[in-house]
Amino acid sequence: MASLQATFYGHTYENPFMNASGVHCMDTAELDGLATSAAGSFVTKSATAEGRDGNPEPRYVNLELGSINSMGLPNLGLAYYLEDAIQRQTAHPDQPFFLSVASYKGFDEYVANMKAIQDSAYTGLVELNLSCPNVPGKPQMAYDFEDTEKLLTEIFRFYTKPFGVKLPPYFDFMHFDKIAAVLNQFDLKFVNCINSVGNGLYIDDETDTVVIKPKGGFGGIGGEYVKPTALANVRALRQRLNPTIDIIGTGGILTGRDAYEHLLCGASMLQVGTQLYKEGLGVFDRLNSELLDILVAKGYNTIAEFKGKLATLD
Ligand code: RRO
Repeated sequence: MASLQATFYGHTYENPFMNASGVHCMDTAELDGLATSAAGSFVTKSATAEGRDGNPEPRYVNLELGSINSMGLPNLGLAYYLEDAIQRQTAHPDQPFFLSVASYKGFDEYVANMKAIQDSAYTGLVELNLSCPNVPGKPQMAYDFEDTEKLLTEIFRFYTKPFGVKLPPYFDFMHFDKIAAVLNQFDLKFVNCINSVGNGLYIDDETDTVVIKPKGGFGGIGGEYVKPTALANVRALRQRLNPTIDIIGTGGILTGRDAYEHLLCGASMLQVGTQLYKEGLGVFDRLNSELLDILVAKGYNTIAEFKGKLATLD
């Protein structure tokens, strides 16, 4: 009997699928929907210290081949997600999930947010978002290798609970080498590749205008457009990171085949953003059945039999 079970940081999930942070995870009701769906786990909306309304609308648009967004970190504030997480962890200790945390103001807020989590009763996994592309006037933390190293050094001075980082896409082998060298210095539990491809521009062919309001129309691109970039980042970081650091693959997962390709590149868990937004929670039933069909057709019983085993032509 083929199984989609996915082992990640000591827990075996029924399957590797999750939402990507930002989609269907703004409040307790949406998180409950994920928790009772066919997803193996889930992650909360990236939280900032204070709640935020985010950027002006329209700020998310579905495109034929994906999506563009400049949400601007709308969220209910870290205290809300932390309280929800503690309740969930207490009620369902056997169903671990991920708490996503970000920063609107930069370095000091990242540190303060991690201190707040350290000082709380929440002991589960945290996804530290170093790659929000949509804060006007603020670069993405993970594109500054020195600041990323400084930030992780500072956090590891006091933080003792398990966490990983959400990365933006990189596009050059030198950058894969540099970010891996930074991350390998730390006891990170996972790396999530990739956040949306930052600052794309989509033009409506009837109105000749941009389609989202913030930042003159520039926004993060997700969906089919980004799968090759996502696969490259999963693969390149799997080849460079310590084996103790797991990889979450995110970007362009629409079908079981896309999921299978992320796993071949070395991902252990899989996040779905744009396609979840387009299709709703039913996407997880479909992806599970499509991925299971692929395992059966190829004669695999477990994901471990092919994970990371992408063949090359040399
Ligand atoms: O809220 C957003 O604008 C947002 C975030 Br924090 C992120 O990490 N990635 C993204 O595409 N949008």
